[in-house]
Amino acid sequence: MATAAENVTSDPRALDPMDLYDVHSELSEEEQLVKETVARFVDEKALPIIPDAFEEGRFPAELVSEIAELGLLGSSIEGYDCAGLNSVCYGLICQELERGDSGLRSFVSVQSSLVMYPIYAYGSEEQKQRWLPALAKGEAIGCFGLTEPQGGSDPGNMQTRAKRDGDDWVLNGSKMWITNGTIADIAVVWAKTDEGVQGFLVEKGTKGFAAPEIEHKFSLRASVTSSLFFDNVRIPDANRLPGVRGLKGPLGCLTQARYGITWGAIGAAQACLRELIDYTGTRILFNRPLSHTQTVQRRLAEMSRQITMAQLLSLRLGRLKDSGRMSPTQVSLAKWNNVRMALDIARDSRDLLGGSGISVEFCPIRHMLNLESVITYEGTETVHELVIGRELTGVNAF
Ligand code: TGC
Ligand code: FAD
Repeated sequence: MATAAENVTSDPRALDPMDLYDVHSELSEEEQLVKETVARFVDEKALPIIPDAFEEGRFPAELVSEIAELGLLGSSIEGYDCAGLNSVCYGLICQELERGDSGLRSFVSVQSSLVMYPIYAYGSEEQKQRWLPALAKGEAIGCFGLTEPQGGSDPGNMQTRAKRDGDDWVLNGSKMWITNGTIADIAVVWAKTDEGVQGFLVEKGTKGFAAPEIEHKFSLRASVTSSLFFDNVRIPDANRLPGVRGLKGPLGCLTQARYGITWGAIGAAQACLRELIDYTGTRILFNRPLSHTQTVQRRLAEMSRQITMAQLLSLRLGRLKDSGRMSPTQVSLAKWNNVRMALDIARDSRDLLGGSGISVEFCPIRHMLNLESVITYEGTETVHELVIGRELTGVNAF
């Protein structure tokens, strides 16, 4: 125990290399339990199969039932068979899943923040009863269609249209780069109407709706990415989300998902650093372990510095969110910072592994390739920089 005068721990080496500032002790018992439970699932069930799934370009669907049993789908929602956990718990879930693979975190982000959240926040009671329990149990899978081929950064320019026809709506247009699209039972689709942008629940198998998979990806290979096509798709008014109109509907969902990604990126970076500490400790070059050289220690220290700052940022963001004080601009700053941090660490880790770094047997190249998507989706780095620039100057420079 440190004396009041010293106020320092007696053994400075007792620090956790993945958590130098002991963020863990800032977590409640419930938050610690959630983190440890998801970490165990990732170590025991996900990591043994993820490298092969990535190489094969296959989403490991066999993990979905256990992800659901652990209460990781729609974990922040109260009722409807959901776990009702706080936002820090959701962040920790994302962190641990992305320590495994961004594809796993993507699956949970989309299902929770982009499908269950809009149904919960904007849906009718009938829509909530019908979909939320099934989505929570993993019995139904959802996707979120906002991005279109002509430019995802500017969703206000969407071309997909829904026209009223009696008690129905008729949907025409297309969406691109949609996570889970091909395997989804329900698509939350955003379309322009005469009364502004609105959200529609489009069920798998509806006439005129197709969701082919996008092949030949070098990133997020353990995740399904699809196009969505709507050719005179007829949808009953009961499948329209009645609670929101305008771009703030989909953008409000993005705020939820981006928040989770700020934590997820930390997990990917931690996985790389963990691998590097082990590797450089045993790799003998010029008669000494690589980790005994100053430049390697400086590179590891830089990774640790960046991860520590990201951890503190996300925890603060989570506490702001749980107290109802988080703003979308704060989320933009953390999404930009943390994903950039993780991508830089993954690229540097790949380099420090030398030739081994190009093998799927070591996680950095997989995380590096995945993070190239993560830095693009949910708002590119430039989009988030411009959100902050707009906040600082009051000028919209998009
Ligand atoms: P702008 O005028 O700024 O806003 C329109 C209305 O929306 C409100 N708003 C937000 N509300 C909640 N959260 C946010 N983050 C919000 N940002 C804006 C705003 O207050 C306004 O409301 P109102 O009531 O005044 O109408 O709109 P803009 O057209 O100028 O666009 C701003 C910009 C560029 C920031 C926005 O278009 C944007 O974020 N673009 C990036 C699009 C994007 O991130 N797409 C992601 C698609 S989904 C995805 O990538 C899933 S990946 C999933 C995975 O696998 O993990
Ligand atoms: P563009 O918008 O065409 O951007 C191209 C470049 O221009 C970028 O570098 C961008 O930063 C830059 N740029 C844009 N505007 C400006 C400006 N004003 N000034 C300077 N530079 C600018 N979307 C969904 O709706 N649902 C999903 O589930 C989903 N999943 C995805 C999964 C994957 C694997 C990927 C890769 C994408 C996914 N997306 C999804 C789409 C994603 O959100 C978009 O790719 C992203 O928003 C960028 O849009 P874009 O690809 O059309 O690029």
